[in-house]
Amino acid sequence: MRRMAGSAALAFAAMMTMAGAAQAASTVQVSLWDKGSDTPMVTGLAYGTPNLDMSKATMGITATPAVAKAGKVTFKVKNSSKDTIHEMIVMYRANSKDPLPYIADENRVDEDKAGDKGEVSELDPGASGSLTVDLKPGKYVLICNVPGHFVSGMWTEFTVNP
Ligand SMILES: [Cu+2]
Repeated sequence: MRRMAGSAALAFAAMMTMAGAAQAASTVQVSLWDKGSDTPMVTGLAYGTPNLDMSKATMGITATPAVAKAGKVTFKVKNSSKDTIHEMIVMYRANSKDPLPYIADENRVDEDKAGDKGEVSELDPGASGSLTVDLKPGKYVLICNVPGHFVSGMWTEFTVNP
């Protein structure tokens, strides 16, 4: 009887620890990658374009995991490129089907109109940075907004659950 009470108390303590961990900030590992500056960039791969074949992309963003609970989310961002500056911007999508507003003559997303929630800007090759933001449930896109990179496939979808 005592033993059972003891192990039940331990199990309860373990559950409380897990509940505590679930409320702490979620951490997402983000890799900004490319196939090298000597690889010709493939464009036409903007988020929201119908019938995308992302396997053609010569650069991209990988988020692990690509989902988090609402609240504080920490993005640990690494520029895995050998020779190109990249960055990561968190964009909230009010309507996840809409394309991101684009400034064609600057070849980049209009950050002010696109739902910018924060960024780790312009990391040198091999450099790392971190961003913690308070995110509400919904659909997000992580993008790199160095000119030309977004349409070359440098984005990934990210979901925040309630
Ligand atoms: Cu980039």
